[in-house]
Amino acid sequence: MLTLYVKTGCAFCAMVLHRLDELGLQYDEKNIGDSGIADELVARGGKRQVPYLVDTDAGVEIYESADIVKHLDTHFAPKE
Ligand SMILES: N[C@@H](CCC(=O)N[C@@H](CS)C(=O)NCC(=O)O)C(=O)O
Repeated sequence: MLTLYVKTGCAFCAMVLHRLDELGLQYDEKNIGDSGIADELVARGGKRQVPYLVDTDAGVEIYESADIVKHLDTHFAPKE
């Protein structure tokens, strides 16, 4: 299961969301505009920064949009 923490208007988040959609992946989106979600993010990852991906199947949680896209491509992009 994939969960992406985002914030409205965040270009880094938009880039990751675009890649998730390009890859046709299902995911839950959580917006830190809700203070409860922001608190949840800080409790999980240690800081208030989005995007933040939780991939429960791979057992990883990742900050940094470039690292998230790399993870998605490595695990979910079709092999050539
Ligand atoms: N280098 C990071 C930058 C992420 C970043 O700057 N995120 C901003 C929103 S665009 C953020 O989390 N700001 C904290 C906040 O809005 O509370 C990445 O590529 O993911």
